Parts: sequence; structure tokens; C-alpha cells
Amino acid sequence: MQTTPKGFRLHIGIFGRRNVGKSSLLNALTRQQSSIVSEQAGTTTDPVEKPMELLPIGPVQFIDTAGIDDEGSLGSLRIQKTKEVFDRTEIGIVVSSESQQDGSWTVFEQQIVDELRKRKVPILFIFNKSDLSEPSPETVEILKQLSIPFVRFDALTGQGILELREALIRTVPEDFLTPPPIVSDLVLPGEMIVLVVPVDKEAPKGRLILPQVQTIRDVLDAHQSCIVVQDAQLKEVLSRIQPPPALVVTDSQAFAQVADYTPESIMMTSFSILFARQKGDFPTMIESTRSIDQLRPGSKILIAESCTHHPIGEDIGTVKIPNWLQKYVGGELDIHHAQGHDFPTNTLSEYALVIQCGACMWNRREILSRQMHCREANVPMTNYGLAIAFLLGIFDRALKPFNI
Ligand SMILES: Nc1nc2c(ncn2[C@@H]2O[C@H](COP(=O)(O)OP(=O)(O)O)[C@@H](O)[C@H]2O)c(=O)[nH]1
Ligand SMILES: [Mg+2]
Repeated sequence: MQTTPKGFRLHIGIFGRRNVGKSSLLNALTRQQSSIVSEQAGTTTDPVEKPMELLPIGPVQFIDTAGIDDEGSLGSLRIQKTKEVFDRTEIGIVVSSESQQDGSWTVFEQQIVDELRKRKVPILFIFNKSDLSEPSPETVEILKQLSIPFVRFDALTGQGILELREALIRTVPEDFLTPPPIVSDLVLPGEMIVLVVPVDKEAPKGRLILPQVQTIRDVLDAHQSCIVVQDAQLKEVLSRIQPPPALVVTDSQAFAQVADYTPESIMMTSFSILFARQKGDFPTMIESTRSIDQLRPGSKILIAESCTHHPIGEDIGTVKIPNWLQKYVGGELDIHHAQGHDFPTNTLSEYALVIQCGACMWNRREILSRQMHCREANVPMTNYGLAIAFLLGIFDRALKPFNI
């Protein structure tokens, strides 16, 4: 269970003011001391992430956050960290309690609910400390108005845990239960797919990377078949397979060469483009890619990479894409980089374009959130595969398999 990649887990964020019992609730759900519980407000600092198997949903990732009402300079840093959690949350648990000062509904609950609703994240409201107090009719009325389900809970004894679990399961978003296929719907039953996986010095030793493995698994799940080759073998393999394969999927690094080797009659795309469809709002990302034509020398570009790996040699994000971009635009660009969950949401409007990596380790919600932030700031956002295809002049060809 622990080896399920993070991006597959349903991310459940736990939000609320300090001392309402967020950490206690997480501990009651996981029956382990993963979060420090304290009578002193402000004990949880960084978000605590806790993976578990929540049947029948499967693997989930709980994220316990610091109180949204924290004061002081350290507090504002905690609030910033908590706000980042909104972007990867797929279900939002809002914990409150009638026994808090000011009752169970304050500007803070309103603020949390607003953030979650803005992202279309389903919400479950918990009246915690039900051993001490009853839900107030006023808060219940607000929740009904907003169509937010709620349960009563006592995190100290676990009273109400069954109702809480059931309510959580009812709140699971549909697209998590049925994620779109990666590649298997792009070919007909019986048609062959060729996957091009260059093994260069950036390839990890002795294994394949996640998007490649996931793509192979998707082919197998659909009872289809594929051949995996390096770019240097592609030409020879294509000449040998009869009937010819329906689709070639390549690592973006080898895009130009693979486009060259693959006859026009065979469809072709990249792993990264498959993941643009799986992880984000694909039509919007395609449209945004075309704005590369509006770039001018000096334009400010943000290249966002989800993993914090150390770049080796001709790294795609730090060397290759900047080179292709500057060649296309015909001059120097002002290129900036962001890594991991850091994303400059406050200064996005300064950029002319955001280019996001395939984000294979991330959940769909986080990519959709980034697209939302970009839309709000009026900045087009594309991804590595789409941008590379565009820059190499094979954009339409790489999108042909998707029929859009
Ligand atoms: N009586 C009662 N106390 C609770 C309940 N849940 C949490 N507490 C207590 O409230 C305090 C704050 O809990 P904690 O989980 O650290 O709150 P957090 O700041 O929201 O993470 C602790 O002293 C807990 O023991 C509950 O359901 N009933
Ligand atoms: Mg806490």
C-alpha cells in the first residue's frame, strides 16, 4: 500500500481553526499517532501527510493542516503552507466545533469553504467535540443552503466514526473512481502500439519511469498489446511489424527523430501529451499552447517541474525546452523555474506563458488548480509534451490520435 504513487491517492485535506480537533480526527481515522495533538493552539506546523487504505475507495492521502486562524509571523508561514494544500485537495474536510469561541461558523470557516468551492472540491463538514456541544441551528442552516453534508463526531472517543467514513465515501468525486484511460482508448481492439523509450544517461538505472510503466499497465488492463523500443531501433521495428502499428508514443526527448522515422500513416504522440489529457483540462491546454506564437524576445516564461530531481546533462526543463523556445522565438527569453508544490500564484500575471511538466506523480486536481490559477491571472499554461510538439512543428500530428 505504501508504494502506491502519491498521484493515485485520493487527497483528503483537513482544514479548520486551531484546536478544533483536526489532528485528533486524523488520528481517530488512522488509529495512529501521526499528528501531534495538543491543548495548545498552533501545534501542527507543516502539513502532515498520512497515507492509508480507506475501503472501499482504496489508497488515500490525508493532509492535516495548521489552523487557518494562526497569528504572528510564524503563523503566516503556516497559513501559506495550508493554502498550498487547497491546490492538491480532492475532498475537503472542514472541522469545527460549537464549543469554540465564536461558535462553529466564523469568517474562517467561510474562507475555507470559499476556497474549496472555488476549486469545485467536494466538502464534508464535521461538528467535532460533539461530547461537549450540539451543532447550532444557524450553522446547520448555512450548510444546508450550501448543500454541504455534515456529521457529528467525537475525536476523543471515536464516537461517530462510522457515519464519518460513510459520509467521506459518499463525497468521493466521480472522476477519481473512473480516471480517464491513458492510451488504450486511442486505438481499436487488436491494434498494436509502439512505445519509444530512450535509455540515455538521464534514464534511472535498472527501471522505467512512472509514465512509461503506467502506460504499459493501461495497455495490459485493456487487453491490448504494445512493443517497447529505443529510438534507435524504431525504424527497423516499424519495417517489420505487419500489419503496421496504429500508434507510436515517444518520450518527448526523441520527438523529432521519431516523427521522422514514423510514416504519416501511423499516428504518433508523446507520453507527456497523454498525461496532459489524463491530468488536466486538455482542450484548454491545447489552446494555450498556440500562444507560443505570441512570444517575443524578452518574454517572461515559467517552467514548472513537479519533481525535485537533480538535472543531469541536457536536462529537458532547464536546457532543452529553453533552447527550443529561444530558437523558435529568435532571441533570448526571460526564463524562470518553479519546482515541486511551489507555484508563484501571486505573481503569475507577470508571465507570458507557463510550461508545466507531465506531472506524473501528481493528482489531477493539482494540475486543474494550476490551470485555474493561470486562468485567473490570464496566463496561458501548457505542458512539456504539447510545447515541444509545437516548437518542433509537429503539433497537429501529435494531436491527431485524440480526434479533437
Ligand atoms: N472533548 C473533546 N476534546 C477534543 C475532541 N477532539 C479534540 N479534542 C481536544 O482538543 C484539543 C485540540 O485538538 P487537536 O487535534 O490538537 O486540534 P487541531 O489544532 O485542530 O489539530 C486537544 O486537547 C484534544 O484532546 C473531542 O471530540 N472532544
Ligand atoms: Mg493540529
